[in-house]
Amino acid sequence: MSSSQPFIQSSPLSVTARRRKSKFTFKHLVQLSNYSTTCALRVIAHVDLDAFYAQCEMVRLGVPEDQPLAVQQWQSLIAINYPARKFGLGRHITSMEAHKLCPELIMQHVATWREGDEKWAYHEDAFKHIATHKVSLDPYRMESRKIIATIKESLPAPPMQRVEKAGIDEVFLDLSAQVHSIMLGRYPELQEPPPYDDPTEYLPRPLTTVLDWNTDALVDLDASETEDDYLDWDDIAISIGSEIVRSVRARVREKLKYTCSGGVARNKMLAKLGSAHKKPNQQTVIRNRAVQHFLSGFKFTKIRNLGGKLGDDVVAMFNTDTVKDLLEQPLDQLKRMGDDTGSWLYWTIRGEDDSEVNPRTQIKSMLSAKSFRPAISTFEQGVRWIRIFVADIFSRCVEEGVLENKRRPKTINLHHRQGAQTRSKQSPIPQGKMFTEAILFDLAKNLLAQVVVDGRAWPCANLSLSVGGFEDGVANNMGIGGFLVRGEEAKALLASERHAFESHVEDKDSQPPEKRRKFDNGGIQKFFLPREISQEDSERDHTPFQRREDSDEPVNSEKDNDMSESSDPAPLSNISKPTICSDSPSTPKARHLDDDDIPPDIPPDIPPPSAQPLSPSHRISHFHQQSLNTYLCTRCSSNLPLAKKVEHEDWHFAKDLAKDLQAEEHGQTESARRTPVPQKSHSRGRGRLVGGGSSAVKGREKGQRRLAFGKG
Ligand code: TTP
Ligand code: CA
Ligand code: CA
Repeated sequence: MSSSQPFIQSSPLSVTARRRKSKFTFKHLVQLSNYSTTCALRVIAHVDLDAFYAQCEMVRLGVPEDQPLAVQQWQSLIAINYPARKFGLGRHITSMEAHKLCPELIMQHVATWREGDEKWAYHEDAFKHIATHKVSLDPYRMESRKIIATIKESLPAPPMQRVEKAGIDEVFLDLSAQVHSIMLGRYPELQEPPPYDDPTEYLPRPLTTVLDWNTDALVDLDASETEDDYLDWDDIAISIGSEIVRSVRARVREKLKYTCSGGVARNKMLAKLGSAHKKPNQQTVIRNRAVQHFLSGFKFTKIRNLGGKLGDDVVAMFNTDTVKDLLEQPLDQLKRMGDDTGSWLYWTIRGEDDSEVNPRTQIKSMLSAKSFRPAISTFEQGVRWIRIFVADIFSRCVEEGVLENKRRPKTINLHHRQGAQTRSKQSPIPQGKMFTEAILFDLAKNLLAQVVVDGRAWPCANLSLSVGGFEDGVANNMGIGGFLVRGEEAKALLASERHAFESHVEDKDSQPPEKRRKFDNGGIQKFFLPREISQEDSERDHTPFQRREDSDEPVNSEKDNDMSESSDPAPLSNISKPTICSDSPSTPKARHLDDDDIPPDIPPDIPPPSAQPLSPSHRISHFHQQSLNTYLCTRCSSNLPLAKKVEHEDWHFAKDLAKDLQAEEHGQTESARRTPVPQKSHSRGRGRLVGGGSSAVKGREKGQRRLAFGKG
């Protein structure tokens, strides 16, 4: 029908007339242009990279496309390219098994941070070093960023573009507005105003009778539909969406060499099922008339948000895992899962999903974690890992634009796991000054010190550091001289900071542990040494040490597909997502550790049970009998194995530090705060507290205690 043809307006419509009208109204068309999530013409796509990490490695190494390749993490395979899948290789088989099945397989280990290194690298024998290396996903994140940028470039500018990053290798696209604009261009009759200006009037039916689906995998129509039926605007809209996805994929392929698969449908749930339907390098279109047919063949556990615990609960309750069987359950039966969940489930298996494509692709938090096998058992080891976490997180913050002041995090969290017990410590990141790696390192170290103070820190099975609460364009990110530092200037400043930071850390860390022990106690105290850097720097670079209560926040290792970045709140509380790219395949549910069950003043993990405080008489005889292997702590009268001395002194040190801070928070006087804590002289003989002296110091050190050590 062309725009010159008269509309048929008789109502009720005769059968003939009805066939000349669309089942969609002018209102639907308007809704399409403004991304209404209830619009019946909506066009959503999901694009997912094929064997993503494997492709990243193939592109990086220039491996021919038909060469089997898998990405290895320690002894397991985490990504397998399609040529390798032909040999029956799957995720999480061991590298040994894989080699047997496919001798020509290239196994590339993921990049790692080696303990003590400043940068991740591809290490040839990384798989042997689970104890001293940490996986880095930076290479894949960088590729992911390029791919998403290319996808965005190949679409019209916002607001005609809506892209949601849904994981490290996937995006949702709401193509509605773009499709609307293309439809109006191709079908001028749609530009006509509705008869009587009534938006509920039906649209003219499209004259098109055949659509070119190119190479798309078209899902078969529902049993009640035939290919000879008239096309309607939803078919046209989806076919235009499919063209767009084809061109997006071609652009990614051409510019960056990656193949990806796509799904095009009326909502996110269907689009996501579509992209996984035919892989690799294909796209699947689920027309509205094919939805029931498409869905009924699925296990509902494949549906977004039903892959985890919720799906398992539904299986248990209805004794089936197929959509087909579940479709027979009436709504009130499904509501046995709860009213909201039941309704959601009822509509979901009927192909309805009105969740929006959320273009906020910005990261909300970043996490860097390591599981220790074997567990670590000293503060010093902990700090070495924290240094890696900080380098990892800070470089990602730089990518997020912290140096240009675009965004910065507000809080830092440290999670500590010992056995089944997880504890979290949190502190704010000071906002009134330049955000630096050194600040982050100091804060993180202090959080670890707080864990040590609470006791039962060792052995530690898992540590993870995260920053969160990212905010846009904070205006008071002050650099040297109180000026706002931006762009190149900020980068130069960072370089000098980084240099100062590294020499600071290196000076203290570079000696081998044995040697170091001779000169300082090698424990917690050395991490509180002042930096040997300029006055300017020391003026502005002290970090408030703010003691916070334990957070109840559980350690959540499944925040995002990417796992170490989170940008999207989970739509349902019990969705489960794949465990990806963490060093730890599973993180037990956090159990809140009640601090009250730790005796307040006995170092809980040091001394060991055999070294409880002794009675005075007992003590004297013991004192004289002390073998070379034990020592008596003069502060708490504990008798300890000599090997525990450093840790024990660390513990006292940390405890005093925390007490100091508490006193400070309770508003004690400056002079009281300045009173040196006894063990400082005891433990090293050369510690002195700074922080209460000159007004300059006072001004910058609110809430902080730092130790300055003489050079002796
Ligand atoms: P997926 O998109 O699930 O898988 P894939 O891209 O490897 O393969 P497909 O072609 O089927 O989409 O995951 C993306 C990347 O995330 C994957 O390449 C490696 C990583 N990953 C893990 O590290 N562990 C996991 O358990 C999963 C599922 C993925
Ligand atoms: Ca993928
Ligand atoms: Ca994916």
